[in-house]
Amino acid sequence: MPKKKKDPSDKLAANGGEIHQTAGGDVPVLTTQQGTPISDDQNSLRVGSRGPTTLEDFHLREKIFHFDHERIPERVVHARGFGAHGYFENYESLDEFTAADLFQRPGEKTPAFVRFSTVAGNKGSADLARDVRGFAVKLYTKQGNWDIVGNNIPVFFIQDAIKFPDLIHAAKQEPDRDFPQAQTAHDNFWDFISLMPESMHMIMWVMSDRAIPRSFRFMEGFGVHTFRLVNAEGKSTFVKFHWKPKLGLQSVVWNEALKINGADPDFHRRDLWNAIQAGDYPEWELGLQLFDDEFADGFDFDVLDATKIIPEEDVPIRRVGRLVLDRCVENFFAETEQVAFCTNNIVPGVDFSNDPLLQGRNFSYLDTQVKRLGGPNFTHIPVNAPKCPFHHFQQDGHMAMVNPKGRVNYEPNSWGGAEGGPRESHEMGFRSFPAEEHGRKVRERSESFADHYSQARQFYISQTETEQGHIAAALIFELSKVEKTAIRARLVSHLPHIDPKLADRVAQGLGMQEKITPATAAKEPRTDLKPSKALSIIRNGPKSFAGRKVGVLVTDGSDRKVFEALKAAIEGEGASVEVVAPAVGGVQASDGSLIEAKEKIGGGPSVLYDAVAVIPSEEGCESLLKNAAARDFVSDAFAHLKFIAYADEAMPLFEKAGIAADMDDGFIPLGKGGAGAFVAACRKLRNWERELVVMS
Ligand code: HDE
Repeated sequence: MPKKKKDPSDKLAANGGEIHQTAGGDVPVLTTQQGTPISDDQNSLRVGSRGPTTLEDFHLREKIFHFDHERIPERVVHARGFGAHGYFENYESLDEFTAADLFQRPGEKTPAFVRFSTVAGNKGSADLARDVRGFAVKLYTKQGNWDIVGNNIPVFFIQDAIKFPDLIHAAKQEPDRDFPQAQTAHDNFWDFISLMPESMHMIMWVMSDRAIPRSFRFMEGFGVHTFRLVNAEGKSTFVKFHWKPKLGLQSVVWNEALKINGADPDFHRRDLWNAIQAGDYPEWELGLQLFDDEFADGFDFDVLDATKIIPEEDVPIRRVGRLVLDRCVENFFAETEQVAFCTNNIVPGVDFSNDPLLQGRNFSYLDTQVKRLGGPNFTHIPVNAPKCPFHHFQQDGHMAMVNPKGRVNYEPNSWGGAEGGPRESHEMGFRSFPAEEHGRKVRERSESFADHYSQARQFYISQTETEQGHIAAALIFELSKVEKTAIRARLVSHLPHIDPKLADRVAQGLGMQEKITPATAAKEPRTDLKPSKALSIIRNGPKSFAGRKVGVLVTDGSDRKVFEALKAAIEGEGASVEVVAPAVGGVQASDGSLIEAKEKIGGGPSVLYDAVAVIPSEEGCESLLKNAAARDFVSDAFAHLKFIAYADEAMPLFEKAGIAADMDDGFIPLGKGGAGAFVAACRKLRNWERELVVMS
């Protein structure tokens, strides 16, 4: 047979033998799973054209049977997620701290798979839920798979894994009614939280804009727990893992999040997909906070307590490599849905700490994969399989693909040589750090975990005024959805320990009638912790508009030159342009040429863009005045504090939408040099000063 050009169906051939060819030889023949060629995939086999269907129709039965079994249980948490492939590139040898193979050689690349997720919502929920984002990284190292299963928030709600089922039950839909979906704005969540003061630090983060990121590309990741690095001499150093986005931090505003969920529930996954497809590969640097026992013993809080951070000012972050995502999945189910992250997947040179949350997770993830993926052989699925050699005597079970070869399947054995199979290695094998442990067997929480408010306060006072306002607004929004006033009051009673003004603001926003009685604190909160600049999103913005997107509203007759100058300036910054027009077919520009559109106005509302430009012709603007979606385009852009570039012809539209170009410096005229000025302004991402006008 002549050699065929490689096509995706070669994979089928690889699995099931040769592909049946049509007469033309270039299209594979449809077959059953058993490889039997199919002659008719349109009609089931029946007795006479109007008669009963036969049981004998094996093709019909196989096809429907397989379809019936297409779903696997979605993840009980983090069900909604999106993944991509890439690599981790190590900057320098870290042999001083760790024997982990991937950190030994500068420039070494380790393949990686990353899955981002929301936590509370079901698999089909919208991307912009107010929620923590999962940031799970699988590193296929030469000494086994290492999973850093982290979040975009560096602390967690609870201190002990035994409370996790309660937390998640309370956060997800209420069990009798199965709503609300993907929202914590309901009684059960806040009831539980109000009874768990240890969650207050996390609550500050979740009520902040961290919980509504602009996209996965603009958020940080954290390993959360303290881990250990162990070097070749067996010396241990504590470590916390951080992922720092190259494009800086960015979030949306809450009203925008609500609207994005309607306009594009896939906003985050689409963003990641599009960026990678366009070759604009998302990138994060891996940062390590390294510290020893002495620091841990002297630190104000317990480093085993996952409700606490170590401020970057106390232990600076050392950037040791970069994570680049450069390949989309070929099949969502095979890769993103079936990927199985396990905190217990670590490699020689890395070890656990005694964080009780981490210890519980180390049981949960392996257990959950068996349920979701149907058996103990989920490591045989390509996305989960190590990319380094592996040999063991584990065998059989559902869907076993790589049973050990040969006669010997036990150890020790006396077969010797290759026939005897793999042997343990004292030199390169994983060894647990021999930490000394002693104590009574107790169900007890350490006194050193008792401070629940001091770092919540530290987080709050580290925010800009704008961000503090957002935290208060988020609390008011969420608690306003709580029906029981006693729950609202109980939650508010924690806030004076964080910031009395925040407490008053929330109480006022809720129209609370009763006086706030501060909750009893297990330990007197401290007020001497210094603000940490690293905790604010606005203070860690990108100073560049690269990677962002501008929505440009055009009509027939739009000035081609203005459009081109704008496009060039935006693209010159590394940002992109999407044209929004009255019809998706595009518009005829002033010079008669076609400007192609990406969206029809109603389908491309301004919430989908980081900034907008409005450059209609005079007549074009006339017709926009009658278009509600066009009015929303500009009024929402204004309300969401976006920079707005405009041609003078757009003025009537602004007026109709109740705004005016002289309202603030966020409006940039596209006269001479206007495009450059617009892009320069956009580097600030939002015109935060406008919020005072919008809020009032
Ligand atoms: Fe998870 N978590 N978790 N979690 N978690 C799961 O594992 C669990 C926690 C995190 O994209 C589950 O494969 C327990 C903290 C991410 O596939 C499950 C506790 C952090 C993902 C599970 C925690 C996380 C999960 C569900 C309390 C941040 C998604 C499906 C001790 C450091 C991974 C699955 C992906 C998923 C258990 C707390 C992050 C049930 C018991 C803290 C990113 O095993």
